[in-house]
Amino acid sequence: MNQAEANKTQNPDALTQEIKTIALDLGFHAVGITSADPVSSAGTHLLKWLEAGYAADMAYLKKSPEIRFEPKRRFPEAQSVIALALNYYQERPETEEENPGAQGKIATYAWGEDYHTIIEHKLEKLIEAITVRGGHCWKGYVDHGPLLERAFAQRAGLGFIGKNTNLITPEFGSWVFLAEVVTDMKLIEDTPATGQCGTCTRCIDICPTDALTSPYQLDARRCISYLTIENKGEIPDSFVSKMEGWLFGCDLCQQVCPFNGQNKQSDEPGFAIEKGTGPTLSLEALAAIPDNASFKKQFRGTPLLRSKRVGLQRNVKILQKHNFSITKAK
Ligand code: B12
Ligand code: SF4
Ligand code: SF4
Repeated sequence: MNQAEANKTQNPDALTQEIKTIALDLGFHAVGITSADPVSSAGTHLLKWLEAGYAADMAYLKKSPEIRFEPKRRFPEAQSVIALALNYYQERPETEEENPGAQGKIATYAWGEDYHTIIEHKLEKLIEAITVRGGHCWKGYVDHGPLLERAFAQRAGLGFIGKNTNLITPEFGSWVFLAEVVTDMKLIEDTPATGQCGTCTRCIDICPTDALTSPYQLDARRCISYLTIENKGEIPDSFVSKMEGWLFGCDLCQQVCPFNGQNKQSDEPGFAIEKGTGPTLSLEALAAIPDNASFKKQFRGTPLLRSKRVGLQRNVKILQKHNFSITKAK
């Protein structure tokens, strides 16, 4: 019997523990297991959400939405989903004198290196470890993949979904990225998370563009995060005066959340602000970037590449026009 065959006969409890330990050793901050069965109520919500037009122009979300809540449609032999979370929270620097003049705000998730690269590397290592133990993994997901990541993470016990639609963990609040591995290993499932927002509505109240149309419902067409990053067209006039200084992404509905008070600094070196743009960028300097090659060179390896030069400079113009820039990060 080779090592993989020997491991396949291992007691599932011990195997589950071993895989969780490996994930934590790789630097993930939380790990939970759920089955690969559909997350049906989240699926119903997704279909209604798409029908309402809330996905804006994100065409990829509309393509075969069923596989997002039912991974077995793609991988019939799938048994378990290993759900992972990585804390990205960074303390905001006290002074930002090195960035004088009018500034635009960057959402915290984008201050350092691109999280996709950091997490994909960890996922590869985890998949390798599972393969050695006789398991087959079809896919490591982080963000791009067709999976309702928050719903699987909630069922795997990582945290609950708040009214701002984010997954909120007990230890790091919602300042976490999510990732998953789908495998044919039958692992021991965790208990789904059961937290709740209670009567709080702070995120809904603070949202400047009323993108949270009701609890747990986000209309991406109104969300500053969508408008500044994913949106390829112009930002509709009705929103341009409401951007509140956000140049790339938006954190408002997370900043006000009472579950986000612990502010635990991430120990992932790639998220350190020196590794990327940090919290603000000079609008004047951005407006002066002459061409795509210079833009790519300046932002290589950071999430800001996503909006492309044309998108970022569109945002700059709006902030300059409406004088919503800041001279010092708040
Ligand atoms: C498209 C997308 C966006 C869109 C739409 C966001 C949205 N809320 O749907 C835009 C561009 C606006 C966006 C913004 C952001 N995003 Co985004 N985004 C995604 C992506 C690629 C798909 C999300 C999706 O499928 N949306 C469709 C809706 C219907 O699904 P959902 O919100 O994920 O899940 C819902 C169902 O499960 C539902 N549900 C389940 N059961 C039930 C039952 C009932 C009755 C109801 C009503 C609902 C319900 O509750 C969930 C919340 O609505 C995911 C990655 C992924 N593949 O999942 C990342 C992801 C959700 N984004 C992420 C992040 C970090 C952000 C931002 C914080 C970035 C920023 N600072 O600017 C913001 C947060 C804005 C916000 N309040 O959500 C993280 C979230 C981590 C976390 N802790 O939750 C993810 C998981 C990426 C990752 N791998 O880490 N994002
Ligand atoms: S990210 Fe900003 S614009 Fe989007 S829902 Fe949250 S507060 Fe509103
Ligand atoms: S701000 Fe309040 S309502 Fe919104 S997600 Fe946090 S606890 Fe829930």
